[in-house]
Amino acid sequence: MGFAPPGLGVLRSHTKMVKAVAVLSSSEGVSGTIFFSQEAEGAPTTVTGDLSGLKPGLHGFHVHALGDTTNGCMSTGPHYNPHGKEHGAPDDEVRHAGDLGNVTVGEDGTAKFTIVDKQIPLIGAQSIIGRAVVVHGDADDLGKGGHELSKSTGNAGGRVACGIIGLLG
Ligand SMILES: [Cu+2]
Ligand SMILES: [Zn+2]
Repeated sequence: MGFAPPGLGVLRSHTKMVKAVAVLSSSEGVSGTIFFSQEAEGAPTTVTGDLSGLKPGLHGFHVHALGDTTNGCMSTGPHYNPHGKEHGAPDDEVRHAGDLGNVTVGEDGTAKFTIVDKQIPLIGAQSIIGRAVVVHGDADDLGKGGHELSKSTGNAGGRVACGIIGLLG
């Protein structure tokens, strides 16, 4: 364990847990809170979420490139894709870093989930802090639907709720 000089910020630390949160809202009555934590640089990130106000079934769930909501969820840009790959499933070799697949919403319109993923760090040059998390109206086909949008968005439909990923103390 190295000596950390005074003034070294938490984002530059290699040994300290970093946490983040995104509060989701929309004009369509969808809401939710998504927590992120990463124990150390290079470790996987754990995502735990609660959503409500959605139609039952699968909903595409992604990290988008920008934390810009000046035009609602539309201005959050495409899926976060620092490696210039095609859209895919979370467990595919070829995927956008932001591709977290689908969340399952129950008959009551709510979802509660945990995702562990290696491509969405909070620490380091490819940190997702300051970007956005987006929930879609339809299922993400994980790049396999054969639709013209399958390889870019998973054809997951509209962006029904989003929130900016910010540092949590
Ligand atoms: Cu998306
Ligand atoms: Zn994608």
